[in-house]
Amino acid sequence: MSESATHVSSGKVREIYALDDDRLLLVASDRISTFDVVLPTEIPDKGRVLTGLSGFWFAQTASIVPNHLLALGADGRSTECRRLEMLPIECVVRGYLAGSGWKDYGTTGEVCGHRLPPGLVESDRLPEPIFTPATKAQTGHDENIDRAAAVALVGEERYDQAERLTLELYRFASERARERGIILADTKLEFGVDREGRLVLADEAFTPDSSRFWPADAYEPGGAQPSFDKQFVRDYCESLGWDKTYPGPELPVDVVDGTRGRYVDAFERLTGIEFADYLARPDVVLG
Ligand code: PZK
Repeated sequence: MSESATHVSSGKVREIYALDDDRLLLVASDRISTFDVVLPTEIPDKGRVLTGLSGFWFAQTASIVPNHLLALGADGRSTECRRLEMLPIECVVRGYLAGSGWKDYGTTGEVCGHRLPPGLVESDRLPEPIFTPATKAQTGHDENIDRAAAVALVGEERYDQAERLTLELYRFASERARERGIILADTKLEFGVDREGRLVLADEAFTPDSSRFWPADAYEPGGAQPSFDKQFVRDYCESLGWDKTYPGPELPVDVVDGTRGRYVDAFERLTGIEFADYLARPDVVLG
């Protein structure tokens, strides 16, 4: 890493450092969380898979929207990026009914003010993808909000721009993923504003940590779907009867290896690039 980077913030599994006034370094660790708890065992190369996937999607979507990526680190797990003024909302798009969307639908028949058809079952595909913004909670869970609440936070013009771009980016990535056997059920994007006032895609994009990836060949609406990446970890944790509070359990080597294989498989399917080639030369994902 760079000589004089100062640590500015920590996510559950990532860190941000300031390089100078205009540039940040995002570093993705190999830590994994399940049921909202970071486990004591790491998944080797997970951070590299997520960094490579984000870089790939930033390059692939640059004609749709500018992004914050300046360079990928030679270590494969760090991203040098432009420092932006981040929007105070999470830009979530859902193509399928899962997680808090499924919960809200069951309670109200709506998700973030979108009235949905009656009779949908868990994990159903929606008639069309919906934009479902959320607040950024400092602690605890993000809260789904409707258009009016989001407009109050970012203004109408920014809201409409973020909604349009989020839906267009989701259409692009979910089509490519579906062709490669992965359903992108939903995803969370983050935008910032640059000095010229332009909206810029930031953070990570279309990774398994920011999206629900489902194996298409196992898709069966009417219940929760297996996770493409974390299912072995969840199944193992469930088998222990762990109460899902800190601290989480250590993972056995077969669960670690199987999970690493799933992350690498997702990377290779989505990018069409061998993961070993990425490790040798991270810039391969930039095309
Ligand atoms: C920024 N986060 C979330 C990400 C963490 C926390 N380009 C940018 N400019 C200014 N701020 C951010 C970004 C980006 N991306 C993103 N917080 C601030 C986050 C990674 C690790 F701990």
